[in-house]
Amino acid sequence: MRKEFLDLRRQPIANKFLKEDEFKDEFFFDLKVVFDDETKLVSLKEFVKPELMFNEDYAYSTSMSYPMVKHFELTANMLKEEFNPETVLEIGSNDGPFIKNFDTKISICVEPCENFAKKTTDMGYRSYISFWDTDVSHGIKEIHGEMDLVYAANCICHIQNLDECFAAVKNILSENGVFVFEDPSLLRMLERGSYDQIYDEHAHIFSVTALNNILINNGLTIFRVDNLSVHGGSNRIYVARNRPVEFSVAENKQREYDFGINNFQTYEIFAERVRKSKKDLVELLTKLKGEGKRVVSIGATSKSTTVFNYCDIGESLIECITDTTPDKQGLLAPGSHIPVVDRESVNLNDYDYAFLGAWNFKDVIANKEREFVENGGKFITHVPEVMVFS
Ligand code: DWN
Repeated sequence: MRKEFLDLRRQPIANKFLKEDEFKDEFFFDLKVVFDDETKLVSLKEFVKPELMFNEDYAYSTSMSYPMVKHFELTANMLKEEFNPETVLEIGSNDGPFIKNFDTKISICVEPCENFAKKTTDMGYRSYISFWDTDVSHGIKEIHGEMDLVYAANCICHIQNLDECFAAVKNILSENGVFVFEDPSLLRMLERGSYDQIYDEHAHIFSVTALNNILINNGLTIFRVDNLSVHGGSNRIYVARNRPVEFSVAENKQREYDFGINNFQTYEIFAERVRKSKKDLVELLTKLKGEGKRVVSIGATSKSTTVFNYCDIGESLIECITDTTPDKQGLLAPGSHIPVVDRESVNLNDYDYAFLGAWNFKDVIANKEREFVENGGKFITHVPEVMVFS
């Protein structure tokens, strides 16, 4: 049975940055979160139609975050070294920071956003513009054969029908092939109070426990789990038909069990923490406004869409958002309609406070913006709780 535990209110498409004349047609939905006490899976109560989120206008480009490009290069090299795949398929290849580390002759991309599929095509990769499902899997297998490595980063948690997704993977995976995917960790979200991992695209927030339950039902086994620091805490899950299961699987499941991820009460406590976070953030920003302080935000993230819309934060509390992505600049943030600007067009020293919309890059940003701090600027974050630091 699925039980609701959190209501993050009316939310827009998290990555649909828009122009003023598009406000009247802006799509909103109720962002509510449920826990399934059978599989232990945490999911959105209401899914958004995939085509509304992932299309030729999709704005999140992985290569705009340098630390992620490095992360995918290291990941690709590690997988090549250990598994030596002769054929590679990436599901949700975005603008190619992972696949570009593999030979074009052995690699296939599947990507529903045409803008990004065009990029990997231009890089020489056979790229299918499509969502991942059993039809696509059968079609690719017929043309290119079975795959030794199927990889997906921050994509499997976007797929609403997990049984179909895993059946499609199983169909194309070679006998000794490995399926490796990484997504934000439910445990880390619960520990850090980072409720902004929840938005339209994240149909599910995965625990190892829930994934294990669902994969077993689909004839696949998790044989290893790596805990990663990226995206505020992620898990890299290694799956095969039949490989010896390593200690990291039981270790992660035990840690999740000890935290209480199988108990509904854990989620009720989390929801209470989220409500407090909202209250604290709104109080802080309102107080700063009353004192005549100026606040900017850094990183027009999907996560900040959740925060700003849940907390009703608009231009009167945060004047603008800087972002390195050209496709977001000059547009208005989803729902909150706060202007998104190029970092280079803003003198951060004109502001007193900078909210970390991209708190997952806290160290990188704090390092880049040393001058802001030297001039008396302070950062605001809401993770793990609302606080000011410099
Ligand atoms: O799954 C998803 C994850 C992986 O990425 C997606 N569904 C969408 C996206 O989520 P996000 O938007 O919350 O991701 P990031 O990686 O936290 O976004 C960082 C944003 O901040 C980018 O737009 C780039 C920008 N940025 C910046 O302005 N200055 C990033 C860095 C490192 C910087 O210094």
